[in-house]
Amino acid sequence: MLLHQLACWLSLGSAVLGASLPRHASPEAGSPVVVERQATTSSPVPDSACTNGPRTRNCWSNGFSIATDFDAKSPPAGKTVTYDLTITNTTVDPDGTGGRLAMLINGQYPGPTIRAAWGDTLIVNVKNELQHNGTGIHWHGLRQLNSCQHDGVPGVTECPIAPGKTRKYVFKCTQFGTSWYHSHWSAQYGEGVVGTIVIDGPATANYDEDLGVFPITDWTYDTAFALNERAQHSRTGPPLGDTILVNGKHKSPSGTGEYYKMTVKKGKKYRVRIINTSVDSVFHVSFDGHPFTVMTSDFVPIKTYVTNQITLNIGQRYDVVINANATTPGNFWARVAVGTACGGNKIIQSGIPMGAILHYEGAPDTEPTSTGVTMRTHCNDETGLVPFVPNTVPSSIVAQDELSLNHKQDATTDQLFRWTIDGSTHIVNWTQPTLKSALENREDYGNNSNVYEIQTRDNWYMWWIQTRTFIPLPHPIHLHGHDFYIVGSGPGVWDGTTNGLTFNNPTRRDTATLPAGGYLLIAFPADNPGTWVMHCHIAWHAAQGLSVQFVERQGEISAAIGDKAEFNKGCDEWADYWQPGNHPYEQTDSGL
Ligand SMILES: *[C@@H]1O[C@H](CO)[C@@H](O)[C@H](O)[C@H]1NC(C)=O
Ligand SMILES: *[C@@H]1O[C@H](CO)[C@@H](O)[C@H](O)[C@H]1NC(C)=O
Ligand SMILES: *[C@@H]1O[C@H](CO)[C@@H](O)[C@H](O)[C@H]1NC(C)=O
Ligand SMILES: *[C@@H]1O[C@H](CO)[C@@H](O)[C@H](O)[C@H]1NC(C)=O
Ligand SMILES: *[C@@H]1O[C@H](CO)[C@@H](O)[C@H](O)[C@H]1NC(C)=O
Ligand SMILES: *[C@@H]1O[C@H](CO)[C@@H](O)[C@H](O)[C@H]1NC(C)=O
Ligand SMILES: [Cu+2]
Repeated sequence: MLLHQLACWLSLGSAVLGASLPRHASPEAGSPVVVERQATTSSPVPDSACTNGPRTRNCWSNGFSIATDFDAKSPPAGKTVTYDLTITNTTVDPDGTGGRLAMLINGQYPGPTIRAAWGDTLIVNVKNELQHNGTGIHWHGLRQLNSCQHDGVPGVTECPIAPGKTRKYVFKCTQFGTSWYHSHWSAQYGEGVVGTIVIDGPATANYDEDLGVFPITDWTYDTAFALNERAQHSRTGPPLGDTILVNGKHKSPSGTGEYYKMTVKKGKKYRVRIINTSVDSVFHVSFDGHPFTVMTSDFVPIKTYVTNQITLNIGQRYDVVINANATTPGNFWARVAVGTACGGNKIIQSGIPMGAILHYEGAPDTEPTSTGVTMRTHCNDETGLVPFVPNTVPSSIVAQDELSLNHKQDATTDQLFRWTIDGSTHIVNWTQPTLKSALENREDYGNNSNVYEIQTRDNWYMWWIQTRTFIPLPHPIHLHGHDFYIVGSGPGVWDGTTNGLTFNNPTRRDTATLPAGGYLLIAFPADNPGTWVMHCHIAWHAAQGLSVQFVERQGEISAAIGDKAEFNKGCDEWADYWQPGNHPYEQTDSGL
């Protein structure tokens, strides 16, 4: 496909991005708060003496707080934190049912949690010890401001890491909160190449302790590459997951394996970082007898609210605070349910409880007998999420074209299934990633590149993603390089008017659901030169081409990203490896 230039911008200076006046950073209602120094009560300028603690989670340090607009600035001089990740071809058995082939990071599943603080620089050395696959690691939701070449998307921002080779990723943590990292090479993350990320920073609710990450995934007893092949030649969609895992564990219907357990002390408040790392499932999460406070959606702090159940699409994260205030300390289910309205999982039929255990210190080590709320079955995003630091999308912004989602399937015995955007299915070229073409000033990014150009610095662009296929599935749409503002979404076809759209402090995040059969309107300013993919996060759908990429301010990319030595080395190493006759497998899907 040739370049599309969407005339959907509006001239606004960079002032639009400037800090909006921070609001009052209110501590969680009802908590016994003694606020030593508060970020912002009357002054819009964070207090330099404001330091982070259990009763002052809204503070950070040196004039930075929850009231800081992190798109505009982040702490300048952080530490450098280094991790080494080695990917091997091995086996794993997370629930005692016999195990399967898998690709693991440092021999563990999920991979190690990467932890740094707001403003730190992360260096991650990724070694590919797989015999016969390339790889590349994407740091989900990290904005990669002026560091596009470290976004980790083979065929878009890099050549894949060839077998035996190592890539050094370097990027600054301009945001804080919870996320995950995963392979972006074809269906490889479903093989186990995934881990979690915690970036410490301020928060909109107070808590005593951090219980850490709570990643939930679907899991199959066959390999992801095998399922991916079946999925892309199927008339009935991808196969169901066999079970689910919470933090890499779960009991199986035959009684093997064990539940993940979180231990709490009565009277304390705990932060739990819930992440949906699945390949094809929507999850609902609740804690029996423990309503909880929600404080972030993806990396964006929100005005807190209390609920007893939350829904996550793939790639989404919510940080919540649970109050360990049960009258009788005991064991409680942390329930997980699958959004059966858009999928399923074989473990549901077994009737065994799904989820993990919330265990009070001192209580016996038994399985909970607790009861809880009726779990949801739908696949819709949470609504009414209000970012804590308010930003406004210019209401005069217009979308003059649509990104039209459809599908096609070969009528032959091959039955190859592909999603299309504006008639074209996305396929990346591993030896000629888009970033390389952009740096070489090529005018043509190749067939099936699904490139859309964004030219004008700091102008706002609005994208209208419209379902035009009759296949009634919701799609979790994830954008790299930016958080986007959700201006509108709904069933059916957008009527082209601003009726019902939100411009004043809309929900902002990096992954949002395109409703089944409906539309999604997202906006973001062109403030990060680079090549950024936007794709459905259902692994099978991304592999089947449900993706586009933005080439943002092409002429400025080279200067913005600086050193390209590592990038060029990677492409040389890949070109040496990816020779005809030199590798047993070929690219059979989008490569994403
Ligand atoms: C992983 O190992 C299996 C068998 O042990 C082999 O068939 C497969 O090609 C290997 N995959 C990669 C990516 O090296
Ligand atoms: C994860 O997302 C997928 C797809 O969006 C969804 O089907 C699944 O229920 C989600 N899981 C959780 C635990 O939210
Ligand atoms: C426990 O804490 C939750 C959340 O803060 C609150 O909604 C609930 O009323 C509390 N329950 C008791 C028994 O104090
Ligand atoms: C990928 O890029 C290389 C180098 O530019 C080119 O030779 C090749 O034809 C491209 N492959 C496809 C499928 O477009
Ligand atoms: C791109 O598509 C055109 C038109 O279908 C075709 O002629 C050309 O060979 C294709 N290029 C590559 C590299 O596949
Ligand atoms: C990666 O390796 C798996 C086997 O482990 C294989 O099925 C798949 O085709 C390989 N993919 C590519 C693109 O080499
Ligand atoms: Cu999808």
